[in-house]
Amino acid sequence: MKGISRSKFRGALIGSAVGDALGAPVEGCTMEEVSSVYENGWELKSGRYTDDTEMMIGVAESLIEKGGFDGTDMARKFIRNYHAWRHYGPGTRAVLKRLKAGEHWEEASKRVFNGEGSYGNGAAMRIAPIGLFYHDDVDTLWDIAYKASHITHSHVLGKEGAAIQAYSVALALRGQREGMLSYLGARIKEGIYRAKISKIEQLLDADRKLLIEELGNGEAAFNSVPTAIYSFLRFHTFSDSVIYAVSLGGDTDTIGAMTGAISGAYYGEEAIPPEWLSALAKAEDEGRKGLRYIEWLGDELYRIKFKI
Ligand code: F2R
Ligand code: MG
Ligand code: MG
Repeated sequence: MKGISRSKFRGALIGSAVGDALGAPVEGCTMEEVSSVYENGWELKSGRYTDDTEMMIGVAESLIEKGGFDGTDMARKFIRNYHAWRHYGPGTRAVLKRLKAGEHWEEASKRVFNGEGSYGNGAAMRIAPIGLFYHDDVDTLWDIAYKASHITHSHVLGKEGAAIQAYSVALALRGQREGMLSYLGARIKEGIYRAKISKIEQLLDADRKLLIEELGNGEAAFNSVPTAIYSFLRFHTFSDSVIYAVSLGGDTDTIGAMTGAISGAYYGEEAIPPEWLSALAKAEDEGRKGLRYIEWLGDELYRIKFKI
C-alpha cells in the first residue's frame, strides 16, 4: 500500500521496545526523580526492555504464525515468553498462572480484581502489532484488539484503552496525524476516554504538572493511553515525543512504549536515534529476543499483510 513501508512496521515495534527501555529504569518515579536520573542525557541506561515488549513480541509471533488472531495460541505465546524479572503487573501475573494451569483464555481474565477484571494498561502496552496488521479495517481492528486484550484484561476500560492505542498506531502508520483525534473521537464509546481525548488539543501547550492532572501518568489504561497519544501529537520527532512521555514520571516504561509505538509507526525505523538502537541490541541480542528479532517480526507482519 502506498506510503506504508516495512520501515514503519519495524518502527512501531522497535519504537515500542525503545520507549519501554528508556522508561524502565525510572518506572514509578516522580518527574523530578526522572530528571535527576537522566540529568546527563537521555541514554538507554541498561537497554533492557520489560513486560511491555515481552508481551508485544508474543502478540506479533502469534499473528505471524496463525496469519491472524487466535486466542489460544496468543495465550500460549504469553506463557512461553514469560520472565518474572521483566516485572509484570500483579493482575496479569495471576491470569498467566491460571492460563498455564489450563484455564481457557476466555475465562481466566474474569477471575481477577474480585471478578471485575483488569483495567490496567497491560493490554494496551502490547497491542501495536494488531494496529499494524488490521490498519486497513477499523471494525476488525477494534474487534480483534478487544479479543486480544481479553486474554488478560476483561474489564471494558482495559479493552477500550487497547483498542484506542491500536487505532492510534494504525492512523500513524497511515500518516493520519492531522485528524487523528477526530477519527478516535468517532470510535470511542467509553466516557472517560471520550473526555480525555477531547481535551488533548487544548492541552498542547500545557505544562507537565497540568498535563498529568488532566490526562494522568498511571497504570490504569485510561490514565496512560491518552497521555501516550498526547506525547506523540505534541512534538514532531520520535525522540522528542518519547523523551517527553518518560519525563512525566509514573508508568514511564509503558507510556514510553505506547508513545514509541505510535511515533515509530508514523516516522519509521530511521527516525529512532541509532544510539538507542545500539543500546537495545547490546543489551538484548545475546541469546534473547532482541533488536534483530523485533525487526524480523516487523518484516514478517509486513510480508504476510501485503502477501509479498
Ligand atoms: N509491574 C509493573 N511495574 C511495577 C514494578 C516495576 C518496578 N520497576 C520495580 O521493580 O519496582 N509494570 C508493568 O505493569 C503495568 C501493566 O500492568 P497490567 O498488566 O495491566 O497489570 P494489572 O495488575 O492487571 O493492572 C495494573 C494495576 O492497575 C490497577 N487495576 C487494574 N484493574 C483494576 C480493578 N478492576 N480494580 C482496581 N484496580 C485495578 C491495579 O493497581 C493493578 O495492579 C505496566 O506498567 C507494566 O510496565
Ligand atoms: Mg513494564
Ligand atoms: Mg509500566
